[in-house]
Amino acid sequence: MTVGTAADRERLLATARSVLVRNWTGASTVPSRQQYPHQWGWDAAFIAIGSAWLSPRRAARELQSQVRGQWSDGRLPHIVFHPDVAEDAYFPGPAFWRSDEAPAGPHGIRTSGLIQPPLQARALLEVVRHCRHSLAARELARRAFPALAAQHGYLARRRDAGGGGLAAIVHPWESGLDDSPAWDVPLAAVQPPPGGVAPYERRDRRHVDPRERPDDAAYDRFVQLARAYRDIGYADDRLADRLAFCVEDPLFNAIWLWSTHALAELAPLAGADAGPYREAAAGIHHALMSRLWDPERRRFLPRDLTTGQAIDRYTVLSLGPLLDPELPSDVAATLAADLGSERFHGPAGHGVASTDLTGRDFDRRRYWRGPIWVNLNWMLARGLRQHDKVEQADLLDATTLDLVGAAGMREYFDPVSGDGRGVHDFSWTAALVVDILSRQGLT
Ligand code: 9WN
Repeated sequence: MTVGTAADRERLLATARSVLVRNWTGASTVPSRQQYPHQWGWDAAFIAIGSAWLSPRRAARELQSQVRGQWSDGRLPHIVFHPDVAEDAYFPGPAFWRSDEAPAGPHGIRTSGLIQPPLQARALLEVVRHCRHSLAARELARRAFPALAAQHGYLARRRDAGGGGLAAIVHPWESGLDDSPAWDVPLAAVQPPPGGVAPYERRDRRHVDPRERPDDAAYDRFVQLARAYRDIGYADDRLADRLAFCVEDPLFNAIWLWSTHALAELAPLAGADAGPYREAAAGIHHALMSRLWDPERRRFLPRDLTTGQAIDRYTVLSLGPLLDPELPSDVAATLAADLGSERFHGPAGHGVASTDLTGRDFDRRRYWRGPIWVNLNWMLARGLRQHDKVEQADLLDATTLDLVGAAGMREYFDPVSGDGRGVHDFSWTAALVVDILSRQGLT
């Protein structure tokens, strides 16, 4: 279905709203009732951005629930577990992560020990803008700002494993794009322990076709890496020496930068000085350009800190720096041109694929190895707008609505056929559809 008429758009909005209502647990929103029955880090940010159009109060609550899982070192964990959900509802569950035994782990709540792209400050800014009374906005900013400032402090102090001003990730789950081909090379270097990876039971293929999920070889390494980080108490010193996976990711860092600009905007409302956040943003921008931009290939590439080498795989991660408002205009133009090309758009015009469609790694069905994801489309459209590529951004938003209009609130979409993949009733798809429709003036 093309989402052309006002009635189509009303219907889509109503469906999106009902997904968010059904996935709301009273204090936060699960990405999916069956597959992901807890709260995830960057999901919470996307969900808050969409929910803010429907209820700023609920969106604020979403972010506050995130912050309840914060560690004493400032990290915001990638999963905050719901205490009333059974251990075996999701693997790896709280018993695997053992956050309660970690020196910096939070009290009274169980979480994972990994992080995810730090989009929360950007989400807070968007939620604050929805508060109709300046007093409510100020109050929300004042309450949430210190936690998000601490989260950014953690990234700058504890995750700059390369020493060049970017944050490193130590697990593919931290990128949010778990089995992206960008991680194949660093993952291949992860050696299984003598005797093999200790047995575990995957629970992610009960509700989703296994061909749409990461394969077993990737999963073994995910589990092994997570155990290794847990077993050093989630300590962050000498990361590139102690952990087998340690990477600088252009999308993760672009999101960090985008959120740092948000903190600079929020600071005056929260009674803080914006200066340090402006300086931090300038530093991340400089580091992105000097460490991850490859001027010969004319693309951003992740850097493997265990070898010092750039990872030469072309995926959507490379387009993430469109979120940097200071990106030189010729660089932004190159990224925008690639984004609109047959590398990232299928024959029927669907984009943005998560992996270069013309490359050998592309898999139209499997998770982050090819499918289109609404959160990426949404961020890239925001990035395009920042660089005045308004028509291209509008087109991208329109294709997102068409995809969801035809296939439903799915987790991801086949870039060749447009078919829905992964779980149904996926929260960030619904939330970002609400945001796109609302910005276009529906509500
Ligand atoms: C592992 C919740 C999360 C998203 C990630 C997505 C997927 C988890 C999984 O689901 O990851 O964190 O079990 O596959 O890759 O981006 O945040 O929606």
